[in-house]
Amino acid sequence: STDKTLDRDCTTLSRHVLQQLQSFGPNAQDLSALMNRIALAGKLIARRFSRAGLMEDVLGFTGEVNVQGESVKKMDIYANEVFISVFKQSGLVCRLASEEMEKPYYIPENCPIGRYTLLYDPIDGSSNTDINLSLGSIFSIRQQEGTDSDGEAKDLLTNGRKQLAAGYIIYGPSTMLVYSMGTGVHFFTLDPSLGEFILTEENVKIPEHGSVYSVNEGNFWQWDESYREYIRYVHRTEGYTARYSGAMVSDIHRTLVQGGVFLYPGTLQKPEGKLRLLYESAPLAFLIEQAGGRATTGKMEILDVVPKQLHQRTPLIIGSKQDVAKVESFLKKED
Ligand code: AHM
Ligand code: MG
Repeated sequence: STDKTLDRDCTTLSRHVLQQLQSFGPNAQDLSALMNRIALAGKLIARRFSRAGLMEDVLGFTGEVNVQGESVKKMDIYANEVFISVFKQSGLVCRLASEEMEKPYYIPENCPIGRYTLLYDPIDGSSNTDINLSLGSIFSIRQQEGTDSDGEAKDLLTNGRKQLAAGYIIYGPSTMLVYSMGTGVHFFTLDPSLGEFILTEENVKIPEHGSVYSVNEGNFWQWDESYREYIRYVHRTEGYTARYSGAMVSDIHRTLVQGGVFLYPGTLQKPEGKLRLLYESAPLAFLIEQAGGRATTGKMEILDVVPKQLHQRTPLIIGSKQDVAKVESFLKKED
């Protein structure tokens, strides 16, 4: 009915965040303003992606190499700057830390009143840009602790349970924003005609088990034998399907909706794997736990890992409880 459609169209992200925040006390208004800014960043990035090929400076590389030793794409830079500009006028964020910046970026006009830090991966899976496949942005909000007078951001080196909010934006056939503030996981879909993220599913729960496993099997001979044993088990057992998109956000989104497991184990060359804890694995672990799933390094829960440095990497096994436990059962045999 018209009433129902209207009600749905009016459940915007900002309204939902305010409802969620009723129990948040003094941080409530701040978090709501922060989430609105993140939504704006998502809309700006989505708009640019939708015009890839039609306008300049969307496709391709800049010719530079980032702190991680990876070639930088034009969209990596654009998206990194979008988050900075969006938070410049917020008054709330004094510091941003991302995959594209070796040191955190300070917004002097917001310090010291800005009480929050934004950790983010501006474009996750950026190699999908040039081939028109889904990709994402990942974000995490933490309260700034202490004064950070030396500019080293040591207070960020704490476990993932300290996250106030976390989520991702997925740029696919539609643009979606998925977030949690520790009170469930919620899906929003961008209605381009309104320019608003509209609630499309509330309190999402991940299935206990799913039939999809998601891993870059090209690294098979680079892994520890225990992971090979798991893959052999999957190959021998009926009912498993492989899916791997090259953008973790897409793979995690599918895992959240349909169940299963996503893995990025350590390799011979990269014993800690590829994924960064603070702005990739920890925010996604926060979401998946909130949805009733699990995320582990194989040795401990991702949310309990205390990093030693900002860009620290960890192996990641994340998804449905039963499927994560299945992978672990092979790892335990090795210990
Ligand atoms: P990025 O943030 O630099 O794009 O790297 C992260 C991405 C993940 O989205 C994806 O799952 C993984 O790297 C793919 O890496 P690989 O090609 O080694 O499998
Ligand atoms: Mg990434």
